[in-house]
Formats: sequence, structure tokens, C-alpha cells
Amino acid sequence: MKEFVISEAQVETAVLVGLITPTQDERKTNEYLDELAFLAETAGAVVVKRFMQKLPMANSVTYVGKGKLEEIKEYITSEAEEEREIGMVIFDDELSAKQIRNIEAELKVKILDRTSLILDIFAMRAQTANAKTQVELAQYKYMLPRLQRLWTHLERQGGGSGSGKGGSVGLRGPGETQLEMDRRIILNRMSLLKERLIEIDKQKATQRKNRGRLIRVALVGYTNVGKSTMMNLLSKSDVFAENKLFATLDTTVRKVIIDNLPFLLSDTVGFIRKLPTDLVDSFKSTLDEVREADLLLHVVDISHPGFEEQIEVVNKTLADIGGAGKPVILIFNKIDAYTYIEKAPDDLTPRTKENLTLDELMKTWMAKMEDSCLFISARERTNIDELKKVVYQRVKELHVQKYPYNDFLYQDYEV
Ligand SMILES: Nc1nc2c(ncn2[C@@H]2O[C@H](COP(=O)(O)OP(=O)(O)OP(=O)(O)O)[C@@H](O)[C@H]2O)c(=O)[nH]1
Ligand SMILES: [Mg+2]
Repeated sequence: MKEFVISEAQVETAVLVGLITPTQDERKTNEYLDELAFLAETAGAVVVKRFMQKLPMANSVTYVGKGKLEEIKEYITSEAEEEREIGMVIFDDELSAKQIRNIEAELKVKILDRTSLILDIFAMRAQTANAKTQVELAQYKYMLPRLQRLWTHLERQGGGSGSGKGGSVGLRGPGETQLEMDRRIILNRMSLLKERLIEIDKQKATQRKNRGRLIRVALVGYTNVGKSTMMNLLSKSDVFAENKLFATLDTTVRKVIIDNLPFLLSDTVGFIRKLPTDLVDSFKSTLDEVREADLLLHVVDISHPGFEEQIEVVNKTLADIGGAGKPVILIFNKIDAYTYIEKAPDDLTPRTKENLTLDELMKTWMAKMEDSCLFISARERTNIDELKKVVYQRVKELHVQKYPYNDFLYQDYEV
């Protein structure tokens, strides 16, 4: 009961803003905003309203148009009058310094974008020194170009006040000095963090070298698809899994034995659309695990309406970090939660992918993947024996290829 009261008092309300563009229809935007709401909830906020606007592209000054911004402002004001304070407005794309400055000036509440929200969750989730260092570095990388806005803001204020150049200088001086100081402090801190990460990377590389001649398998996939649950299932370990985004930030590596074939299985940070490359880069040691893996188990949440796009996002991120071209088994998880819209026999509109039964969907993907795919439920333990069999087979093949003289059946392995 006490906890409930505390969490209620801490709840911050959020408003979401997204665009409908020629390349992103209303259904997609809604789906993206669902994801943004999930991110916001993971960060501890409650979403109370969504705004969408149809535009050819984002407005470079205020992201949405003037009228829409006015509408959002009116909403915030009317809520405030009812004693319902809006804590923040979250935009579904990364905002520039200029956009943040203009929107903030107009709405006068905290402005977040997708990136800063993800960073916030990462900061909250980071447990180990490694993850904390990586997140802090990514946060500074995000902040640095946005510090600029302080300077421009002060300059504008000075210039616009009618006091001419002198006024501008008078105002700009301290602002600039402050900014320069901030920049220097941040840059120093960043190089310290980078050095620390190099040290950590060295240690991790040594650890990886010492793992012996074992095949390395990495679980990869979109966030919240069930990677950690599968890790727990296969390794009988207890990795933190929950219905939140980015439950896993640090890579966990476990030795798994199927029959008497040992191999290493790692659980990695989940990917998400528009995950900034800087952020991806800063998770280098997690990604090394993926880069150095012999086999990838790409886990997909088949119950998610956007699972196909999620597959593409993961494949693209893998290519970005140099993990493309590896053998992959596509594992469709959560078949227990799969739903589809059944079509009435007299409904003559074309069938879409929403109308596919699980069986039909499975057939399509099996044809596409030449059987390198599986359909399971980690929660209900459906098809887990089949999963183990397939993984065993692939790991065995890879093992024989990579270590032809190493008889895995009788060796003693050091991890
Ligand atoms: N219905 C259903 N839910 C599942 C299944 N497998 C996992 N889940 C749930 O999905 C949620 C996410 O699971 P995790 O294992 O934490 O997912 P993850 O991919 O490790 O997520 P991140 O670490 O956040 O990227 C949890 O609530 C799980 O209980 C499944 O087969 N069916
Ligand atoms: Mg996880």
C-alpha cells in the first residue's frame, strides 16, 4: 500500500506528438506512438494525450506546424487550470537544438524526444560500471550539440532587446563563458569515460579470449521480444526478464549444454527503431558479443502487429554494427499470444496480413527462410525441444567446422 502511494505521487504525465507523413501512414504513426507510450511508461510517466499531424515532413522550426503547437499549448493550459499538470511533451523523432528551443519557449514544459527518452531509460536501467559508463557517454554525446541552444538563445535575447550590439555582447559574454566551461567540462568527462571504456573493453576482450574453444551464440532481437526469457529457458539461469523495454542492458554470457555439447550463449541489449547510432556505438562491448558470435538467434515477437518491421530494424542495426552475414536462426516467439482477424466468408475485400492464421504465417516464413526459422512460446514452453534440437544441430555443425580436432563430447571446458 505504501509503495502504491509513493508511486502515485511520483507519476508524471506526458503528452505524445507524432507526424503522419507520405512515408508513414496513420496506422504506422499510431503504432509508433504505442511504442513511444510504452517507452514513456517504462521511464515512469503516464501518457494522457496524443497529438498527430499530417505534414509532408517535420517542420524544421517547431517539428509540428504553428497551429498544432498552439493546440497543444491550449491543451496544456486547460489541463493546468483543472489542476492537472502536464509534466512533459514527448516527440516521436529526434529534435534539433533549434526545435527544442522553439517548442520549449512556446509550451513551457519539459520537452523530450525519442532519443532522450531512450537515454533516460538506459540511465535508469544501467546496473554495472560498464553500462553506467556507456550510458553517461551517450548522454553527453546527445547533450553536446544541444548546448548550443543556450548560447544562441542568449544572443537572440540580447540582440532582440533593442539594446544593439553592446547589449548583445554584454549578455553573450557570460553566457558564452558558461557555455565554454560547460563544453570543456563535458569534453573532459567524455574523454575520461572513453578511456574507462577502453580499459573495460580490454578486460572484456581478455575474458572472451579465455573462454576456450566454444561456439558462441548470441540472442539478438527487438526489445521486449523475449530474449532474456529464452536465455533463462536454455541456460536455466535467472536473467532479469520483464515486460518493460530495455530490461537488459548488459550482456550476460552463459555456458549452455545441450546433450553433451557445450556452447556459449549471450543475451544482449534489445534494438529499437531509430536507436541513435551513437547510442549503438556506445554499447560496444555488448555489440562485440554479437560481432564475434558464430551464430545468431534472432528472436521475434510474432504477436506484435509490427513484427515484420521489427525484423527489418534488427537486420539493419546488425548490418550497421558489422554483424550481418552471420548464420541466423529466426525464432518467432510468443505464438501463444498471436491473434488475427478472421474474415467472414462473404467479406470480399482482399485478405491482408492481419487475416493470416498462425499456420499460414508459419508456412510463408518457412518458405522464405528455407526452414531456418522456428515458432515457439517461451512462456508456455511450446516447441522448446524442437528449438533445442535445431540449435544443437547448428552449433554442432559450426563446432566441427571451426574446431575439427576438438572433440566436444569428451573435453572438459573452461569458460
Ligand atoms: N505471451 C508471451 N509472453 C512472453 C513470451 N516470452 C516472453 N514473454 C514476455 O515478454 C516480456 C519481455 O520478455 P524479456 O525476456 O524480458 O524480453 P527481452 O527481449 O529480453 O527484452 P529487453 O531486454 O527489454 O530487450 C516479458 O513480460 C515476458 O514474460 C511468450 O512466449 N509468450
Ligand atoms: Mg532482456
